[in-house]
Amino acid sequence: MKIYFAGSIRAGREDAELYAKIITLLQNHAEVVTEHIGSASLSEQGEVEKKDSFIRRRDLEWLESSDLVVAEVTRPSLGVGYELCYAEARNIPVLCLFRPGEKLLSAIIRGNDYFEVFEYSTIEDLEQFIPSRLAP
Ligand code: 6K6
Repeated sequence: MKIYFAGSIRAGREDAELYAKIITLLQNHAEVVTEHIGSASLSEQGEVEKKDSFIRRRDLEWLESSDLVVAEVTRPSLGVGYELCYAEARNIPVLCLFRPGEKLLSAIIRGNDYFEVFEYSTIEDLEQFIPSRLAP
């Protein structure tokens, strides 16, 4: 199984460490094609040596080749929102991970039954949930 993990880049890298932990959990069950999203060396500048048009084309090809999109949606990101819509249009299942607290999740996401939303607080919650959700 291939998973496309989506998380904020230019909308802020404050959760990058959390993304890396989630990616590690997902890798116990699948190939994660976007491992770089959790990289501490990927700043808000992104992959500065690559053109935006290259990144967009490459990422959407990866997304189209994936069986599941897992998105950490607590930090709102235009890019992640676009990827969620792109996945829905291509019938690729989407699992959104959201930490309730400071912000409310967009009604456009929460109000769409296509998107499975899992609310959690800590990485321990995901250590429980991800294996049960992804087990064959
Ligand atoms: C390149 C040069 C400067 O900044 C960049 C951005 N680099 C990116 N590299 C890989 N994936 C990206 C990049 N920018 C956005 N994405 C995709 O959009 C990722 O798959 C993320 O899930 C999502 C993040 O969108 P923003 O709007 O938070 O950047």
